[in-house]
Amino acid sequence: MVLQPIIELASICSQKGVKNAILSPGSRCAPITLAFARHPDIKTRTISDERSAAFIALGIAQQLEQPVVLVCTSGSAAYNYAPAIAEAYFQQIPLIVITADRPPEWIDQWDGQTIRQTKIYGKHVKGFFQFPDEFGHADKVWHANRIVNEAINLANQFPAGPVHINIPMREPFYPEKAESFDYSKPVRIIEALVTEQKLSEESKERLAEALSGFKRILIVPGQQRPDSDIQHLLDDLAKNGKAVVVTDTISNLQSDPTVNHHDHFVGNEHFYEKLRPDLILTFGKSIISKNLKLFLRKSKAAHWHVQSAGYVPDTFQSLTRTIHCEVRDFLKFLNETLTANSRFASSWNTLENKMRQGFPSIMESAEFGEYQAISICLKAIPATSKIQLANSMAVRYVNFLGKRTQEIMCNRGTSGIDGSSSTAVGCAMTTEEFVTLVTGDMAFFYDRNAFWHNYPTSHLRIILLNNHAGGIFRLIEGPAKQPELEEYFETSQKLDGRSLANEFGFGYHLALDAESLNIGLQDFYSKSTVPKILEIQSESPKNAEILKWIKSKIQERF
Ligand SMILES: Cc1ncc(C[n+]2csc(CCOP(=O)(O)OP(=O)(O)O)c2C)c(N)n1
Repeated sequence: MVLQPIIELASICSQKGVKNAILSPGSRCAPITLAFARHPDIKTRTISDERSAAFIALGIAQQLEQPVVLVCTSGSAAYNYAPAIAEAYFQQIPLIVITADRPPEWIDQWDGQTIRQTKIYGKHVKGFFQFPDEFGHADKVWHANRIVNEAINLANQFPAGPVHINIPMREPFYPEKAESFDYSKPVRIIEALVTEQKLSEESKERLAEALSGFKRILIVPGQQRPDSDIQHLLDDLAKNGKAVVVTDTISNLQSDPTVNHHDHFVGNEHFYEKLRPDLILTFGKSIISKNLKLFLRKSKAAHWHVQSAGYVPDTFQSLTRTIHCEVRDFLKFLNETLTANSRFASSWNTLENKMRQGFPSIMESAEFGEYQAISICLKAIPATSKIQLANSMAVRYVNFLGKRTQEIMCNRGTSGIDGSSSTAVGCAMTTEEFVTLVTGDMAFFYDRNAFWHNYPTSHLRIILLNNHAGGIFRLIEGPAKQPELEEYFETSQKLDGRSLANEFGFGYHLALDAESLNIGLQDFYSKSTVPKILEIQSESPKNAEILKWIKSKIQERF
């Protein structure tokens, strides 16, 4: 018989807004699996590889901005969730991780599939909750209910993130044939009401006074979902010269009035004095551009970060103020308060415009390699497609290439190469629009179990940049100079996308040059019954040469 608190676990999740659960097979978790699988309002899917399952859940939660439940059995299954849990923690994505466990007395008794699951995810979950292992007393039932409510509230509370509920299970695991699950029994729901945090008049006055001491204000939004209100407020600040707004691709806030090509010129010593800010204003999560990070650290400008609550990192080593309110509210206040500094704005805009005018012709005259290939592909990706970028060069190239209108996602919480494809598959499970994954070969073959499931994702498009190596290591100075580069850093590999496409029944096209790439792109986005792979093969040493050549041409223009 499946215990009522396990059935109510699914009921509480549903009533608190969970609509999706990813389940991985096992016996000890069978009652939990069945409680979710039979729930009428929760969409369940089964994914056998727990590492991939957790990244798929992350991809769904990232899109829907709702917690997704994960359920797995005891033992190493639980450990395989860890990479995605760490990513979710730093990307602030809510996951309700439920692991089945042995009853406590059977831990460390050489019983099968048993490890020490208490607090197994350490500091990478917002909370750990141990479910009761028996329900003989009414307080145990009360405690189970309270745990589930609290876990979901905590996962949703800003900054959102993963929580872990560990459930000791005793046999029997499977219900009798005629047993039905009663989801209609009322369950107690503890609601968490969140109100907007507005700036008070008093704090506005204090901030206005502090702001009057700064003349060169740079706004640098970090990773976040697209937000048209924030976009308009930033555009107004930039258009009126009240602040310079510098946007990386993962900010999803790039526009004509904002600076999008900064990576190409902020590292140039000649411009340092002209571009140097005296105040950096940030919100959102991390930024990609290393040049921008170094430039901002060097500037020693004061740094204010806006975030409604929670831990604030000191990314530029100059954090002097944290402002705890809604970002929109703060940007409205800036629009009302700041005055223009057209000289500072024009220093940035002159360089940005130079890049916008000169960059396309440099790209066109460059030799064909993965840089040019990405540039060609980006023009062909429909505006409605969501783009999932893998680490590391895929996201960097897209960042170099400037403004994008498609939504950009990338696992920059921990910047791993272990779950980009699964995250893209999760994303594809939430939408009927195209989802385009742009990935290097190492990241792609690492996460090949992303495609090992039975769910339709025919609108998934994969642009595979196969340079048969971890090309990034040839592009950064340290490893590139070592005699061990190929074997121990690039780790050259021979796999290609065709075999994987055959194995999984995907559409496939191989591009070796601009001409075959353009042919492949012609019907890449036509509707199909299966996902499609567009594999672009290139040579890692050649890509390194081309990148160097493009960089030198850009510097010549300055
Ligand atoms: C799980 C994990 N292991 C190792 C790394 C270190 N790492 C960063 S990029 C990279 C190589 C990626 O190669 P590929 O996917 O082919 O992309 P490219 O470098 O060619 O753009 C490695 C191994 C990582 N980020 N994550």
